[in-house]
Amino acid sequence: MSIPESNISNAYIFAKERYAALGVDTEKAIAQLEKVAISLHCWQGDDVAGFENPGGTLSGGIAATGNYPGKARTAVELRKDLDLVYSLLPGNHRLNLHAIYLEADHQVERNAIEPRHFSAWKDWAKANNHGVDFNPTCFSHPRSADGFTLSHRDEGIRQFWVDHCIASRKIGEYFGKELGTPAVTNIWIPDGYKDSPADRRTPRELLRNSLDAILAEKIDRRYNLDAVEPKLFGIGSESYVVGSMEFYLAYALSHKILLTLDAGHFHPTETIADKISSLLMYLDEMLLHVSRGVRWDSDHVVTFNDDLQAIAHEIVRNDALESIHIGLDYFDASINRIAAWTIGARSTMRALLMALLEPHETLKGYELEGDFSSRLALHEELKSMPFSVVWDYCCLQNNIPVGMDFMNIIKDYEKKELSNR
Ligand code: RNT
Ligand code: ZN
Repeated sequence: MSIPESNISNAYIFAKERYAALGVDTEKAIAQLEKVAISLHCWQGDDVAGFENPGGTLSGGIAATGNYPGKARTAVELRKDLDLVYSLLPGNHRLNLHAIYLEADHQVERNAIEPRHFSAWKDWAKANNHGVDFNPTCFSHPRSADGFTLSHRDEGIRQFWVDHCIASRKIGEYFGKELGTPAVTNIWIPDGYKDSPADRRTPRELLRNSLDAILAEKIDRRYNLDAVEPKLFGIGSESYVVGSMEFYLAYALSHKILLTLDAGHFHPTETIADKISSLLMYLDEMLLHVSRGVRWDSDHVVTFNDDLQAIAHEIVRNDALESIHIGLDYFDASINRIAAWTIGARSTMRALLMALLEPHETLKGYELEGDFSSRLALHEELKSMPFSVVWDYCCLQNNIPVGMDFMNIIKDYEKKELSNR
């Protein structure tokens, strides 16, 4: 049963006072949260299949497990599903699109994709006020079958992927121009070896040369921002990944592009929250792939856990809601895919709200005075402050379902729409 609106408003009056006593303005936090645009990853809707080649299989060291019924089979279905997800989130959000989500009446090679293959996405994004981000798809393709793309020893194959990445950046530029907000075009490649390589250097030189060739095509930063995404290991690249953190960090710094941090791309106990303040000292902007690895880079649905809270707190404490582009990256095919999208996005927003409700100045004051007992005490207090009441109120204000109500809407959609697929 839904929670009566008056209960939410009354609880909010109490929560507002509790926060005010700590010097925190809940109205301001809500207003800040409403401005955050999360880039929803199109690939949660169809298990990273795309529309290039019906029946194509996912490869490149990433895998979606599960066969929950009702996945989107066409771009029209995917947009319909996304519309529902956006309607369950306060604020205006972005879409993160992969190149294989193109729409064409015949097979288009990856190096031949053009803005016109994305015009329906553009029209939809414009009509619904979504910014769009973009990704070349350097996996699930015969030319990436041996696990190498931009760092391939074969010049022809390398050039093919260079051309695909240049074409992708031009599509990013197109979205940026059309929608009035720059696209972040993020390059992730699967390149690496299952077993110990003899030569770790040559593929990295080749990757550097390929990236240089890709970026040689100048595109105005008002329309497109380039990002590169490192990784420690993948399925089939356990021993060596060409595009490692050190490689791409050095590349991003020296070429003034963005670095992408994916929460699942490090050692299983290593978290990305602590990296943010260091990197922001030298990088103007970054992209995050908010994900959840369970024992490995498993891309589970993001949940409201310590890692997510730590990431959100670091974004807010560093005043980086503008300079850090927040994207989600997970794919769970074992549950309702729309629920997966919505749960992860709502949890991310809730974590950001919790961070926005932190009395940061007070905590910094304790730290400066050396009063670490008070710092610890307040950190602990904050964990059980009524931020969820502020979240409920924010949903109510934005006409977004409160509490579990969003699941009723998703269940209804499952019955009416997904079950017919
Ligand atoms: C893979 C990377 C990459 C992909 C998407 C689909 O390990 O995280 O971001 O998940 O491009
Ligand atoms: Zn990622």
